[in-house]
Amino acid sequence: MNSGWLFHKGDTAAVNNIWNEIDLPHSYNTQDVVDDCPGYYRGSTWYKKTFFTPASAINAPLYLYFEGVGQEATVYVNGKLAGSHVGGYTGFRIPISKLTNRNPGSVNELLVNVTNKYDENVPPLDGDFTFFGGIYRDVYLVTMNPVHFTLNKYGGKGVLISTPNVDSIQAQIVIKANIENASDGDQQVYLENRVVDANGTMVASSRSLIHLGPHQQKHLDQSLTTINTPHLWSPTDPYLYHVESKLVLKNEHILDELVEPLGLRWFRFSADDGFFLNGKNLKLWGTSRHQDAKGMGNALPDALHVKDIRALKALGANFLRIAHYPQDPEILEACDRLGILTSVEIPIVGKISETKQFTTNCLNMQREMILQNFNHPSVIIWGYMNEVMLNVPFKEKARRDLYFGHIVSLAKSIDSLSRNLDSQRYTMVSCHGDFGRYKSTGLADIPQVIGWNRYDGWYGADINNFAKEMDKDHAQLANKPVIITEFGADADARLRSFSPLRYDKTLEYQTYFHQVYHKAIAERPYISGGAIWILNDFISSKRADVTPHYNTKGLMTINRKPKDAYLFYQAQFLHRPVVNIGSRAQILRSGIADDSVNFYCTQPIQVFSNQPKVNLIVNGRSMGSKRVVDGIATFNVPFKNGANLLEAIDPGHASTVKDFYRVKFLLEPFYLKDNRLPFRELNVNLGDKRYFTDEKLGQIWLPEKPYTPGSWGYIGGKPFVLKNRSNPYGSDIDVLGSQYDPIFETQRVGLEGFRLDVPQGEYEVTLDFAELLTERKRKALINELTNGKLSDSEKANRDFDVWINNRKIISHLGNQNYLIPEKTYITKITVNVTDSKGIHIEFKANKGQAILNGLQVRKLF
Ligand code: GCB
Ligand code: CA
Repeated sequence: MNSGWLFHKGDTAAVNNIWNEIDLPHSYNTQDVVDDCPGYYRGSTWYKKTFFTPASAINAPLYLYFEGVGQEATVYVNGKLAGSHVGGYTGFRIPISKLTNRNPGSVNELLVNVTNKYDENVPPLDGDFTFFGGIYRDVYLVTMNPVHFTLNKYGGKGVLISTPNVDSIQAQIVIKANIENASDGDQQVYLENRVVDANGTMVASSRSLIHLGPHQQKHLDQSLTTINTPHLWSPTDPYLYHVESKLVLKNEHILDELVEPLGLRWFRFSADDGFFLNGKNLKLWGTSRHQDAKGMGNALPDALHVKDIRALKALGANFLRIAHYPQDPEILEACDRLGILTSVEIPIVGKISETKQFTTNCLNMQREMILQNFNHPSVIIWGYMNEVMLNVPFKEKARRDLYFGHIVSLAKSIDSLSRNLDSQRYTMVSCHGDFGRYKSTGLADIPQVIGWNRYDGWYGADINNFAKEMDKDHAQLANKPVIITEFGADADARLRSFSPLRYDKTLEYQTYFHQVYHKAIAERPYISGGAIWILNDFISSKRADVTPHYNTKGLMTINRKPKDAYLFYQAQFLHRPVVNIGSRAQILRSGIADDSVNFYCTQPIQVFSNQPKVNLIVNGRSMGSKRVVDGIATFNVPFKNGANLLEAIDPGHASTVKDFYRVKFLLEPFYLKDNRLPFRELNVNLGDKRYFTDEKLGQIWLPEKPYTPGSWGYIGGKPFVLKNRSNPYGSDIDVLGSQYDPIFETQRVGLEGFRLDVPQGEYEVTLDFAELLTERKRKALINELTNGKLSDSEKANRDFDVWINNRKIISHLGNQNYLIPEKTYITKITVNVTDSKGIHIEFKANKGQAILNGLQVRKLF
């Protein structure tokens, strides 16, 4: 029922509302989550649609099946309440038989109130992601025969398949079926289960006769005949059988039929030796994933879900942590098919409510998650909490302890529910780095597997702490199997640096971070695996910094373009020989010629490989071979102006294992008056060490440098550095309205000038400014400088003039006029250079210090 809906954002469903024509899947926060107005719509909306029932369904039980609605739904049919559902990430069915007009051709009206408002009883309460609203997954109208597999209120399908005993010799399958007779008469039916292999051959079966009284429900366990020498399911060979469950009349007429995937495998976690699948040790390597995409909110078409799982498979991963909530049914179907082991979890993120209702909702969600996804062979873990002791809402010790006690008892209830519903999977809780808190409260003891989310070398200063802390924690919790459920670093795919630093958001630092973590996890047998945070960049509305409203720890961008780290991991995870040129996805580069004679710019290029050595050929010339160290070989590549072609080769498989990188290089001459390459344009990011690529405009912004005669650069000043912040330089504010946050967030402070020794001609000069000190920080700084004696005129602390070639072009630029924190000030002027002195920009401070964030110079003629 995805087509022909009407949508209204607001509290009431009045006829004279503005109703928009929409199709499902639909999210009503596609834009407001990423604009620079704080927050996004979290409130009531209405969806409406007319529907007709099939002529064959005059007496049939009817249901509406919603795969997922964010976050609470109330369903009305023909003006009457049909049912409701709480929680945005699990499916639900609403029986509507009694409310629907079945006469052929009769119109029925379906009305759904949907809200994503904050509700203290509905997890998630918190989190670094976006609580989109909408009917964002598929909706179905389901008609049944009166005798059918029960569609219970937890959204299960009425048939649970378990594999209590599987080994390489034989497999035992047990089917638990719930059957319902919705008719007024007695019924006799056969329950028939058949296991069919991939060739269509039946390999196991069972059949039993069932008597059902009027409106009776029955529960049945059926053990199937043994399957001998089963074809096992694994990531390298995701062989699927399927189970056909049928309710059949004596005359073989089929009343209900369900076909579910069946993968035969067994597994266990060991606290000392990690994970075992089918008796063999297997390191779990993979990522987490959120369910959003640019411009779509979380209303993704099924094909995009599948594309993501394919990209995960192409990475060579064998594991997906489906965090922080159950996702579209398509995800687990794809994981079954492609061979990706999974953990699924309910969204208790960051904190809990201590209310009874919150507990009830959590337990319901866990039950729904397990019953709806029970039959997927890819699932090995049911999770239920993420970093739940991170945001403790209380300060006082006794109150905090009480709160921790609530968390522990909630965990105990969910854990035992999970084990009761499914004795074959493991339970898991993911914790943030504060080991002591999880240990001392006892939370760490409850789940069967403990997950650690680690950000040493990102939020935490020292990357080497990761391995040290893991070993220490493991010694203190020696009986608990461990997975690293998160580790990651942000990278804005526009930013590169050849001297990467923690928290600079460059692709290079992200790669380095993962190189260190990959090695540490690989070297530790007790660590069952690692789930990288995260597969794709995702929308986190409240985030600021270089890419406001996005979390950019993805191995791919929000548009699914692979970053260097994706290519690094591919070379680690795939079992065949791989060479990947690191910056392959960046089709534009720039840099300054090495010297005035030679006409090329040398830059390091990383090649990722799982082979001992790689060769590199640049524009037809061999650069020789380099040893691969911890997955990376680095070459210094001389790029010429224009098109360059790089070819990386695995010398052991020279004819088959290669990678190519075709890149356009915008060479900047060593001297601006170089006749071989007439000056065209220059973009400089002041206060920055990074290269910023603007693919849309075909421009690169170069990092700043000091002026040298014949060339260009700043005179005086120093880069803006924020004290006590993780950023190595620049600010972390969201520069409002701009898409160029990395340019505006970095700045040179106290500079006296900027010179460019350009040839004669007409130029356009653009100066980019943004005040990075907020009002409060600015005042604090002046207070510090003036010992607290602050006059009114000093409050506006910055005031400077800008001159170009002895002409004053800006007078008294300061906080009293255009330099307002978080806002840009951009000015553009044409400059006619008539002598040999080029362009000389001067900054003359009247008060405080002058600043400059970015500079663009373009030759007009
Ligand atoms: C975490 C959270 C995750 C965040 C991530 C981050 O620990 O579990 O939801 O997105 O860190 O990027 O900060
Ligand atoms: Ca800058």
